[in-house]
Amino acid sequence: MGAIAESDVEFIKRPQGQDVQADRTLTETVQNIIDQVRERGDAALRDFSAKFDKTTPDNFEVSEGEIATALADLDPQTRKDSEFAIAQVKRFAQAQLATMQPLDVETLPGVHLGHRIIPIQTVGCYVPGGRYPILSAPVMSIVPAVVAGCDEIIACLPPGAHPAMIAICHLAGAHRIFKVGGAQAIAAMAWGTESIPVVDKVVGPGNAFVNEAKRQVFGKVGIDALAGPSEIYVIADDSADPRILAADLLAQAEHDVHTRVGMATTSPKIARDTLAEIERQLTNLPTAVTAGEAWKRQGEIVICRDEAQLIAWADHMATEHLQVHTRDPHATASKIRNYGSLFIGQNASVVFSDKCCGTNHTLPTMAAARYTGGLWVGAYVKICTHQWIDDHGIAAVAQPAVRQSRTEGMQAHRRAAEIRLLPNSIDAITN
Ligand code: HSO
Ligand code: ZN
Repeated sequence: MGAIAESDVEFIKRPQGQDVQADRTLTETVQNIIDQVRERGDAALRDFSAKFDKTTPDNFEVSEGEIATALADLDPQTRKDSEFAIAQVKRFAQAQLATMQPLDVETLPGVHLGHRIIPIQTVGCYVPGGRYPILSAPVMSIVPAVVAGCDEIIACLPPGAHPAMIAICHLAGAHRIFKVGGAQAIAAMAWGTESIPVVDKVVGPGNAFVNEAKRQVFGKVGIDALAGPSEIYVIADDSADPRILAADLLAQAEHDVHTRVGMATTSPKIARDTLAEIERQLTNLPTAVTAGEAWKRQGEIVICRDEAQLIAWADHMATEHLQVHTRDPHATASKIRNYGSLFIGQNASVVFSDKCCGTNHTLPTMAAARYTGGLWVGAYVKICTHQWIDDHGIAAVAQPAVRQSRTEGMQAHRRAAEIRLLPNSIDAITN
């Protein structure tokens, strides 16, 4: 599919420009937080907790007693619904893990190559605070780690988080839970403090500080992806239902005023009707202050000439969530390549993946879907290669390695290859 430009489509509603706040001090502020945590450990965590969270927990680690209380206080239906979500995410993660197979193959006579799938030993799951206590958030980062077989799974959440979040971290399978939030939590998991163990990989979304901290600790630890504000895009033809389109767009718009919400359609009528329907639904939506502002700022409606252009536009947007509302949504969907997760047909609302259908809701934003999918069980394992080479194999690979090493001037490499050909005569190969 060829490249598409904004001038190729007609905007019925345009976003008010890029509004991701460019906070020039963010990098320095976060750098300072990380440095402090590295140098002063728990003492720095206490200071940052007092400053940013306005509270300082006596112990950062959530005790067994606190977990028991959180579980006892959890509304029974909420518990059942969370257990349902956990079971579905687990089921899908298990099925995905089953597709990852160890490999052993003889690529040349005597040259045996392979890989194993090895769980990452220790992972740290960051569970965000934010506008809503999103009960599925810990499920999405913790359950795939459990399925992958990670030895130690810790969860960090802001001290002000709703106690239900603690209960769900536990139900999802976290081995240890800590009340530490923000950039300081990421720093603590990357470098360790007296209370917080060092992990091998930090996963999970968070605010701009958390994101920047993940960017800065990358290398010391692994990270999943850098998460920006949520996004939804819908592509639709004239078979779509504007009431459903409006409901799905507003669902994601209520996340935050920065949420990016858009639709491309081949039908000017559907575009107009959806626009009107959004305004109508906003009149009695309890979260309209946020959703309406997000729609006003970032809302976008585009008219495309035909389905080919819809598909090109969807690939150009490379959005976190892409809903396909066309007559033959499977046919349309099969032609698209850039999306975090694809929602095929009218019934597949993003909201089901957000909460409980089993796919992971932690997905690439800001067009990162051009190069990555979302969080999944594969993010918690390493695919590590191995090789063994018998005498036939030596005959095949040693001479090319000797010659290349000589050409490169890498004499020790040349010898290491040559000694396999002449194992009893190290002295004969010294030149
Ligand atoms: N849409 C969010 C996840 C979510 N929304 C959970 C509601 N609950 C990011 O993919
Ligand atoms: Zn959502």
